Amino acid sequence: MVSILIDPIDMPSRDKFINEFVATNAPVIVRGLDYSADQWQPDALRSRIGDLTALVYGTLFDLEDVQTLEDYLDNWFGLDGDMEEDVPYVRWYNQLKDVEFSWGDEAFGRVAPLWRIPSCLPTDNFVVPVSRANAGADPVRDAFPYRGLLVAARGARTRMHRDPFCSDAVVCQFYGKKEVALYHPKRAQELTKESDGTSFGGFVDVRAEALDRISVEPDFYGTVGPGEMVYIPHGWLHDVIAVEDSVSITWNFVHAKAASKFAEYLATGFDGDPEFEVLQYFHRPLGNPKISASEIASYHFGAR
Ligand SMILES: O=C(O)CCC(=O)C(=O)O
Ligand SMILES: [Fe+2]
Repeated sequence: MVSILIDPIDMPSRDKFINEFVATNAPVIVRGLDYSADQWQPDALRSRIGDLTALVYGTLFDLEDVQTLEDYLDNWFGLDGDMEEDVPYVRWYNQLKDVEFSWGDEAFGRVAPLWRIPSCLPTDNFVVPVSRANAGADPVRDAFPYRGLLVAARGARTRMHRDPFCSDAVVCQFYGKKEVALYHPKRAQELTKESDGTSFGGFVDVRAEALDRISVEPDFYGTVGPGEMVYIPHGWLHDVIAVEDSVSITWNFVHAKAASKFAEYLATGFDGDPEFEVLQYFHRPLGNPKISASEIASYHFGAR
């Protein structure tokens, strides 16, 4: 198959975005973000949040280290030469679990003046976070599942995976460039190496042989640059690499117009998935920190 290059579209209206992309589970890259570009340059970011302790990961979602953002930037940004393997990646999430940790909430608070929610995104009718329980719905101010400040030196990457609990993801790019390869949900089997029972999968690493080449043709391929966002609907597998030093913000949600796979997940897929704990955490406004999958399902969808 020949993959299709996704060209960015201009910021659509909210209705158009929800009907044409969210409801149909179609990926898209949108340009025209409203953000303070100069304040996302590495030096400005270092002065604003460099003193805080960030979470540092490898090429997937296993925490490897904690260090100040300043140390990460000093060690990894601005290097030239060929892209290196195993460049560490700052994925600085807001609190996702009920444990003490170097969560990114303070960093998110300090960068809040520097960006606005893309105007095409939904602001209500979320299933997660739980709109009906009055959880906030503005990712600039409010916690979302996997809301993370992503600081990636050139060569840092997010290996092929699928996002947890059939949630949709947005990645807003504020500095530098990333390349994104997207694979249709129906290709999950073809791309599975060994099913490991987690949301993230056990998928083949399509850049294992060479960082600058993809070994399995994606359905869509695109570059996201400053001021652009990529929308990754649920079920789509994706591989992302920073081809320049890069700063982005990401978060996940489940929207009422695209919640049927989420309902299926609650019926069967949650079993053995370590990320289910994050879903429970985002239902704590309902009062039970150990809420079960069937209780979450009946809250959102009624008795079945
Ligand atoms: O921008 C990236 O590195 C991709 C992030 C991603 O896919 C994720 O956090 O699930
Ligand atoms: Fe992802």
